[in-house]
Amino acid sequence: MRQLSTALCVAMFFAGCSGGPATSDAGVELCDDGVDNNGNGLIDCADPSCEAQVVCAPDYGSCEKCGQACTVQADCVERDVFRDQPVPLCTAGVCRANAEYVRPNVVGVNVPVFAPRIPRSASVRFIKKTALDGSAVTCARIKAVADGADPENVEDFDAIETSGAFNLMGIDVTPIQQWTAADNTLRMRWVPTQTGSDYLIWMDFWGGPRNGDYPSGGRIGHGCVEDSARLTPVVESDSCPTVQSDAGMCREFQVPINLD
Ligand SMILES: [Ca+2]
Repeated sequence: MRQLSTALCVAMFFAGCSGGPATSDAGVELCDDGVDNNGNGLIDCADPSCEAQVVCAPDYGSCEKCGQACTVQADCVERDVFRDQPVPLCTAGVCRANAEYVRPNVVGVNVPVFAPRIPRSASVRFIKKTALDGSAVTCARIKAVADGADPENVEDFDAIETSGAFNLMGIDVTPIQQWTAADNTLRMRWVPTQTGSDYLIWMDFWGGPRNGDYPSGGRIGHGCVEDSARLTPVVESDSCPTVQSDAGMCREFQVPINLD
């Protein structure tokens, strides 16, 4: 009998103990071997006993406040949204940043006749379609916030941010660079945004030129797109960093435009 026990122990040692001293019978889950070591049906990081292990630490990305608790996105932003690329998100109460961002083209399509006021600058936002409280974010909801701001007061420009309800993946204010009558488009190049999915694009058009990071003049038009067919996940290859003269132009987001 003693000989049999010894033989079993040796067999178990070679079969199950090569990763360390813990054995399955000891009820210790090894957190990185892909095996349910303690037999509770939970493998590696899915097992609560692995929670404190470094290998199971959540990946919050890289930003000054990544991993810190938050209630609004502003809690996660280091200086201001224009300086954080990508803009760190506040999700599940924790600041997180995607390490990757791209600078795709945004193109306003079906542009209305703005006269007598002509747009001189545009602000473009990539906004998560899931609000911080988990509710759905739609173009109509963003429009309600934007419309609630004074359209003639550019100080109200950041009403969407200060509402505290949303997560921005990216934001940029750009001069109106190109009006193409032939296909009725307004082109805005190089709007930085995080890679990822679950977003809509909101644009405002302003009567004055870009003033530093901000627009100027009153808001005279807007555009929004939330249709999933046009908003497939943003991926790294949407940017073209290796093409010097064409950086950021590998993907074009088309946004229908309306007068306010
Ligand atoms: Ca395991």
